[in-house]
Amino acid sequence: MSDSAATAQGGPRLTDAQKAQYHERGYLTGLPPVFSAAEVADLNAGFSRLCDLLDEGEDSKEIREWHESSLWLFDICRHVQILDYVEDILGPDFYLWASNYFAKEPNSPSTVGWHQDGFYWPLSPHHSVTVWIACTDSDEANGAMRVIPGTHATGLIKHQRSTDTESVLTLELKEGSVSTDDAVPIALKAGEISLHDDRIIHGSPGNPSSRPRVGLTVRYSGTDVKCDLAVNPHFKSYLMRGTDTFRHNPVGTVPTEQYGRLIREHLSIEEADQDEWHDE
Ligand SMILES: O=C(O)CCC(=O)C(=O)O
Repeated sequence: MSDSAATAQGGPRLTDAQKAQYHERGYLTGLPPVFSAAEVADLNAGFSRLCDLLDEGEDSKEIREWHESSLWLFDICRHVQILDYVEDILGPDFYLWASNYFAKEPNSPSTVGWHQDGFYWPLSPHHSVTVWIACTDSDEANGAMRVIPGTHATGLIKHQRSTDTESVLTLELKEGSVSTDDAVPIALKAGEISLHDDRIIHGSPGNPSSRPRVGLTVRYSGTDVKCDLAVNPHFKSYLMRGTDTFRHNPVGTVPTEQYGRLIREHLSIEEADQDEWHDE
């Protein structure tokens, strides 16, 4: 993966119509595959290597920000084609700060409650994009992520403690607080990606199928975005493109180990007291 990431060049850029679609709807799909079949095999083999580093009782949702400890994962996050698309959305100056897996085994009841990332994250202003990388096919039958188009533009809604015991999140939108009639499933083939705004309402149901559904999310923000370190003292930024004239955030160190696990005191920002810092 390191080699292809370092040498890939000259791929497609977002058209004006795709950029307009992203800004109007808050998400974008329909892009050509970023990863070839061989690279998809590597995506899954690498995921498996990272899972092998988990302690007993932990599961893949603990693989959070391991781009700080795994060069293999860091190289995925700095894949040239992905950065080109992110630059087309965020502009020339942006950094990487988060990565985590949303993996659903076959016949998994595990859900992701409806939520807005921007409510969880102690980041300001809202100028962030998530790249959702399909490591397996992801579709309606195996619990694809769903988004509610346009909701990135209607403000943040107060979240509450999750009442769904199967949800991997601890906070979610209150049932009935938002109409999900217009929700759109993001169907992706393995190796494809989608992009979404940090304020769009999204979530996913369980996976009743016999196929796994594995997504890797990678989060990028404009250099104007500042993290409240009182809420997330572990926050590390990695400049991916341009220059950081703001210097708002601590800078991370590029990992040297191919597959190392991140060892630090566990901090789930979902578990922080949201009332102290969410901005709506
Ligand atoms: O993969 C999923 O089902 C949900 C992903 C998600 O919540 C996110 O990207 O923030």
